[in-house]
Amino acid sequence: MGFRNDFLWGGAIAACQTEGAWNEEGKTLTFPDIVKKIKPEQRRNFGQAQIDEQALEAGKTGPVSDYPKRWGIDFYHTYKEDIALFAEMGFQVFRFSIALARVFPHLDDPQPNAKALAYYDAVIDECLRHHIEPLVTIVHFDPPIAVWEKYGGWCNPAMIDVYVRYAGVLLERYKDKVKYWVTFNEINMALKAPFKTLGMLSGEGLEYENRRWQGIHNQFVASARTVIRAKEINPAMMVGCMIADITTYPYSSDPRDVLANLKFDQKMNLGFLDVMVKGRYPYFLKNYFAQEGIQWTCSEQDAELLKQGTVDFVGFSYYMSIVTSYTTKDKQLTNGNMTGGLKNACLSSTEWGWQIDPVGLRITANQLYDRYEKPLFVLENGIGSVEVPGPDGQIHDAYRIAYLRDHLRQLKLAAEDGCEILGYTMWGPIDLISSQTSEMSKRYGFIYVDQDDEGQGSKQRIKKDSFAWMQRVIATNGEEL
Ligand code: BGP
Repeated sequence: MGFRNDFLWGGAIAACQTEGAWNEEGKTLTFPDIVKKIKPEQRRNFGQAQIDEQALEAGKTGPVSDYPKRWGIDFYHTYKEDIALFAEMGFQVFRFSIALARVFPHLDDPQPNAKALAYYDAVIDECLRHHIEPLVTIVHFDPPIAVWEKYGGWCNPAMIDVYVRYAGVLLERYKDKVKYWVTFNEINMALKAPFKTLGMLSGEGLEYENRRWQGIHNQFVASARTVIRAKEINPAMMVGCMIADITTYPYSSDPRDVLANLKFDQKMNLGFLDVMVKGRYPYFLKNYFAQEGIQWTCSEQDAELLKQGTVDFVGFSYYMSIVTSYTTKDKQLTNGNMTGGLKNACLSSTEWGWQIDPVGLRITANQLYDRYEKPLFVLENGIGSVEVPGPDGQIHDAYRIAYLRDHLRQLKLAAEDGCEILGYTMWGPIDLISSQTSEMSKRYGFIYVDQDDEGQGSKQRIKKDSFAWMQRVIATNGEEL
């Protein structure tokens, strides 16, 4: 028993945190290109970057040096060397995203950008040359600014056609090369960072909630149409959804805490998966809309598309867990992956205050498999740390090995519990720019990148201790952990 024989081992990155080349070969400005880096003293109490009108204007004219995602780790030019390192580790799958702002820089361009497609052809061919299965995220947190300026964000149903046209180009082009697809990265983070997923500036009030949920609905429809299209093009393609799984426990056995926990889970996690996996809105979301007076439109045709376009696998990211209570009075708060919560006295935290909870991964896998009975794919998991090479020039990341070992042991137990798990792509196999804080110094990789928060450094790639450790894990299909 253990991991299935065809279990896929690998890593995951995103275009907007690695590629750099922010204005090369026709690419236009995106929301992540205008997220400023934070200062180290903000790490533990930093909620979530918000982009308002002012930040948008500043981003359009501000100095490039303020915005690290614009240079990333220069993957646009180093992909060959970097993929070769992944191959050396034994990767069987590599999850990366394609940038809409490269392929259709103005969204309504009459033709896709040939240079951008040639670049992604080369990345995919490089993976295949190394016998690595490419897993493509069609959109990963990088709406072009044009989504806001031309369409007012995803609340505009015209965005569905923009997306489906773009996805269609990719599906047609790579139908014989790419088997695994994810329609939207962490779609549920529209609740926390609407600029990242919906291309909408921050806002509040009922009218804003109407637009937010219309945007989310439009993405559900776009995803469903993409699944349907993929099956027409090549029925062997597997299309998955993805949420940031925010695992939560009740603060105590007080039934009010248990109820608050249930409601949080429904709204933050399950509602999104229910629509994409079961193909319909669950009663609790409908009830939430009614109670809050939130109004948006779902046509009969939309409902039919949602029903037909259900996903093939359930993708999720898992980094941490939180605790929920009916009251925050006298309770300590903690940070998390875009979603903070209450502190759990049983768990330790990373330098960014994310609570480390390996057993939570086993619990989550069981809960999701029980509810959906669809294969699971762990699309992100990892630990961000400040790291500086030692006097020997090496990075001895024993804490990363411990974090990954503990999580993988729990994932293996989940597989032994009977959960069907297709694979595991560790987040940030090579150091990259943090999504939330735009820091380079929040490092996740098996591979160190010699570059600081200002973008200075040789960009040399150095294997950390975890590199050889993961190589062994993959070689033994997780027997040696
Ligand atoms: C997820 C995102 C990734 C990634 C990761 C770690 O939410 O899908 O893009 O960055 O979190 O977050 P951070 O980079 O903020 O540490």
